[in-house]
Amino acid sequence: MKKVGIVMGSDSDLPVIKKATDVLSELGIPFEVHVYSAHRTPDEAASFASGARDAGFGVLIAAAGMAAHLAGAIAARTTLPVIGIPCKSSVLDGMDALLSTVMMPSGIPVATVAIDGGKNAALLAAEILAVEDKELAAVLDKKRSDEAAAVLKKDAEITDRL
Ligand code: RP5
Repeated sequence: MKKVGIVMGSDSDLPVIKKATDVLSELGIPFEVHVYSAHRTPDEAASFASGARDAGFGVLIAAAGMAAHLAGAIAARTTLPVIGIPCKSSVLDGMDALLSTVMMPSGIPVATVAIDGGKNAALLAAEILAVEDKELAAVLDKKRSDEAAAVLKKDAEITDRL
């Protein structure tokens, strides 16, 4: 199976990344995590993105806060799918990172998830890999139906209680 490459702009983004790595671990998907910044270590971020396909990655996740250019800078250097996570790390409550990540100019796509959306970033990465992997697709289908069953159980409990 192809690996998921995860890059965060700072180690202060780690709590958001942990939500993603927890999901990938649960699904048995291999991943690699790095701290590369679009601003502080632009050469390392660019070189990781340029070499990612040859290094065995199938999809990349990039998480950053504030003036969050990381996902776009990564996407500029590869045609692998790039998922951006805007991180809530400033006085603007993550709106700065959301707009910086989502408003990509035409031609360089970044699939942006919610502010601090580490879990959905991992699930989307898994769904991309599952396009060519029936076993992984079955695991994702089961996870989705297990979660639906858990919601229906809560529905029944609340209906009984109130
Ligand atoms: C961004 O600036 C990082 O992704 C982080 O979310 C934010 C703050 O970084 P630190 O000052 O905590 O290293 O580049």
